[in-house]
Amino acid sequence: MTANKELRVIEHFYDAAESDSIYRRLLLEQNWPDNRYSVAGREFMLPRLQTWHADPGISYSYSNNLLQTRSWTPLLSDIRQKIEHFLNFSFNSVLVNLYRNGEDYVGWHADNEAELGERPFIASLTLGATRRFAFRHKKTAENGSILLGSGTLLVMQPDFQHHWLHSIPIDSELTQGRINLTFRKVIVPK
Ligand SMILES: O=C(O)CCC(=O)C(=O)O
Ligand SMILES: [Mn+2]
Repeated sequence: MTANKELRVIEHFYDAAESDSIYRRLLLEQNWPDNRYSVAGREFMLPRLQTWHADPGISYSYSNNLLQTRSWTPLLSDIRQKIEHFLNFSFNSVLVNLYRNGEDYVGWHADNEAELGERPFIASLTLGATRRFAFRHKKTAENGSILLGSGTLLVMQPDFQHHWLHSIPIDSELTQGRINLTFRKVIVPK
């Protein structure tokens, strides 16, 4: 458990052998897109590779600006089902991030887009290399970090996105890859 009440860490949600096998399958089967994008006429390179999968009818500005929505693969559906059963919560989308090595990263942000609603509840599964997940308070100097190893499920409670920013910092020594899946519930407008 961490000092942060709004995070819950479940180590060995998948055991080492299962995690390794899922990591390898995702690496091979995800059909990773290029990481160069053009937004509003400007080109930029994302420091990782991403795919976005959602139920039919789900639209999310972050991904729609960058990524095409894909359907669920059998493997991603199985993982979703296991996490939903464990948390007793249903998700309708997943963002899959591949950090090819320690040079790939995600900068400081909160997952608080309007489409995630007032209370964004996010479950994040790590496979492959261990990386540091850093967080810092939006208003105070409080900060901290947790090491996320393969097979760990990190649950971000809704208030985490309200109060904290998070990032996966560069780890230049690291040569191995890591895949992270963040399961989300995009609110469908009525
Ligand atoms: O890779 C991680 O653990 C975090 C990814 C993340 O923050 C995101 O996709 O929003
Ligand atoms: Mn995030």
